Amino acid sequence: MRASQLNNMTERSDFDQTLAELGDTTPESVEARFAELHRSFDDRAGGAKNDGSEWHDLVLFWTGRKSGALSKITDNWLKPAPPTLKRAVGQGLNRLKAHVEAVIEEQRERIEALTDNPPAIRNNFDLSLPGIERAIGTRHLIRQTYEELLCIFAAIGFSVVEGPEIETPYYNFEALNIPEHHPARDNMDTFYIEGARTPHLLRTHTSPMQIRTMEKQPPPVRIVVPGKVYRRDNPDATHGYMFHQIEGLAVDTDITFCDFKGTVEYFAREFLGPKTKTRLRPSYFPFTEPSAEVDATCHVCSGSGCRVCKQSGWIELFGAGMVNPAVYGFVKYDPEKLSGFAFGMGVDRLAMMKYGVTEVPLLFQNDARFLKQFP
Ligand code: 2U9
Repeated sequence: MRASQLNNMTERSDFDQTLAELGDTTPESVEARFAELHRSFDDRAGGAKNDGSEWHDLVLFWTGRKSGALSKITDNWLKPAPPTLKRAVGQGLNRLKAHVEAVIEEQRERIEALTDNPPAIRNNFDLSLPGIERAIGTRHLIRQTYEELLCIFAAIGFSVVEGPEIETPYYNFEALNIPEHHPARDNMDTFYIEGARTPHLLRTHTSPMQIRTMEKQPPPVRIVVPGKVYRRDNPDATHGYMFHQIEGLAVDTDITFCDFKGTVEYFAREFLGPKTKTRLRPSYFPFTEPSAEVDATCHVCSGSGCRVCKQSGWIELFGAGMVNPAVYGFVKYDPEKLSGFAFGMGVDRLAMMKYGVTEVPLLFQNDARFLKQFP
């Protein structure tokens, strides 16, 4: 009878039957049965040596206190064996037991030896040598700058909201007081989604989310809206068709230009350093009135003039202004009772300026030599 048959036959059934039931009536047949058990044990032990769980199952199968093969043999073969077979069964069992336990002990020692004296040491492997350094990634410079900027505004009570990148012309233009025929509208600057049932586009700024927020929540509002925006710019050293923005909005019953200026100065000092000065240059945006470009003293030359600030001593930070009351009409806010300021900044540009990166493409080429510079 082949081992496997014996195994799958003996494993269960043989140990649960008496030798009489198994038809063993002579000491020779008993010896043959025990010899077969030795072989089947060695086969399995050989295969299980290098597999912890397999080995564990084998030990349990043979030496389990209640349902282990050895204790069943004792109960079902030895105890009920007729006197003529007692000796053969007793000897067979003792030899088998001693062999099983010896193999298990030898394996335990082998494992122990491995753990106490891992191959590394045995093969006099110098553990003091540096390990294989697994290059772990870092947050991208854009992500780092995002978080730095959002923390600056969160610290003065602005909450962060994010919105959809695909927008409707209404939220991207109309509601921001950018009427039909406004140059910003023509598809020169804007990616329109072809084949959309109703006109849709890739947002050109995150402002739509400020409108959506004001539609949903009554004033006061203090939010910053980070996210990707898209413009049909021909990619060059300083422009890409997609870039990252953070826009901010504060609307309440008593917000003044001073609050606006104070917030701008606070931001510049937090982002570029406590000695940073700011200046506002008149500008124009459809959604703010008055509008300004915010400049800060150059963080490279502290205002004395250098290559970075083109000898002006000033660098442009972002655009901003007091919210144009025309916008409130689109969100059922009462322009008589409310005032606010808003700003918009290019995160990529601020990151490049602060960390001395000269080319936008460097940010998106995934060159590890470049990325590693900003751990
Ligand atoms: C609402 C009202 C007003 C957002 C503003 C700017 C000025 C601005 C540019 C900066 C660099 C875009 O990323 S950029 O190219 N943005 O200068 N953005 S004020 O004004 C708003 C927005 C929403 C309801």
